[in-house]
Amino acid sequence: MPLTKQELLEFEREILGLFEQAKITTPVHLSGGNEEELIEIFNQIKPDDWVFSTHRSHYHALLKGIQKEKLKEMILCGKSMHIFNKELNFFSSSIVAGCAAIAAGVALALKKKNSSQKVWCFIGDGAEDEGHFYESVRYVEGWDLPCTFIIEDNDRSVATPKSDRYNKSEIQWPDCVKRHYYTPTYPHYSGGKFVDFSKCEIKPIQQYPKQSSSLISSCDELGLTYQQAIKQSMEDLAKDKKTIFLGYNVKYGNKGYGTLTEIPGEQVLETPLAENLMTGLAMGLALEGFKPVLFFERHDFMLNALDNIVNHLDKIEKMSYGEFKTPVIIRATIGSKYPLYPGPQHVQDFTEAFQKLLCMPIYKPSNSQEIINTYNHLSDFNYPAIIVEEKDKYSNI
Ligand SMILES: Cc1ncc(C[n+]2csc(CCOP(=O)(O)OP(=O)(O)O)c2C)c(N)n1
Ligand SMILES: [Mg+2]
Repeated sequence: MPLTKQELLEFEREILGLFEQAKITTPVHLSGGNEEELIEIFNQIKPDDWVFSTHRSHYHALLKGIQKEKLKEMILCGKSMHIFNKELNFFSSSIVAGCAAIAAGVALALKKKNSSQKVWCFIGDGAEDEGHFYESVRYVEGWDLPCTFIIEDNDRSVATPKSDRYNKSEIQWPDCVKRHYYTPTYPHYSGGKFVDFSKCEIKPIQQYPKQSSSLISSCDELGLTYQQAIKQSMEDLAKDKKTIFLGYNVKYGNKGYGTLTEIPGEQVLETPLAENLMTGLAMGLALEGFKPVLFFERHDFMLNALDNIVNHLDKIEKMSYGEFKTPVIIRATIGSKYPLYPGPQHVQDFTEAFQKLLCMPIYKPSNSQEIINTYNHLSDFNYPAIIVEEKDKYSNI
């Protein structure tokens, strides 16, 4: 039986009570004022459709089918902003607009599989301010993907109205974006009643262990060049038809620095020049069973994808307690200095910075044998990993 407006209201009142008694030691973003619109929208959402939610997830979760008691338990454990449920295809992120590209990726996967499932991605009007949202909408619209973005517009980002953000500017989004307006019942949690947390039980903060990346033992060179070894590894990975090589300049131009020339066309996906989007697309494809190999031609440009790499790819498995896995291989090439020196924005090496930032393993094979060993190891991978390449070791470009 679908939940009624009354049940939704009561649930949030109960959570508010628990928060005010300092029983929940995590920020809680209560829903309110949008019950009728959401009930109507969720009437169209099928049980096996995907729902991507936000920091304000309670109503979405309840209406997708998460049981009230189970949700309450999750909220009491501090998961209000991070509700995941694989059985119900329910995914969330507390990064504003953080789900948009991943939702687009799942929709891309569903279209590739000729599935009748759909993707529904909820965002607030604050998320509409983010460039990452624009990339995803443009992709979904352009490729006619089965994904609808729903802007729940309460005219505030925390407390700031739209008029004070982009002045008069209003974007006319394409048809894949729907909007409903509502007046929120509750203020942003930090603007509510003062709660005294001094006597409450502080729960330990979950640590994310770093994975080991030390499996490559140094060994002699094979009779292959560095570049030939990468090319060979890509062709070996491509034997599994679920492998998809994506990025920009993978189908056109130099085709992944000459390493993807023999890969069958249907396994190569050229993306827009939108690094965060392409990382989200890779994650979405992985969530639907594909094995994405994501190509970045320079570390410098990966910085544009750090939201998805750091906040999502590196954390989703742990945040969802293993429910969602996103085994994406990232080829992270360091730009070459020779014979043409392109300047300081094209040759940076962030390997050490990535090692500090990320829990996923990062490999930097230094010769052809190490490359082959690394990719052999990763051929059955079920976790994300970064393989650093050095363009200066390529011989022919
Ligand atoms: C990328 C990012 N920037 C800032 C924040 C902090 N933050 C959390 S909620 C929020 C407001 C979001 O507004 P909106 O998307 O309209 O959602 P609403 O809270 O109104 O439902 C902000 C700025 C964040 N979580 N993520
Ligand atoms: Mg808002």
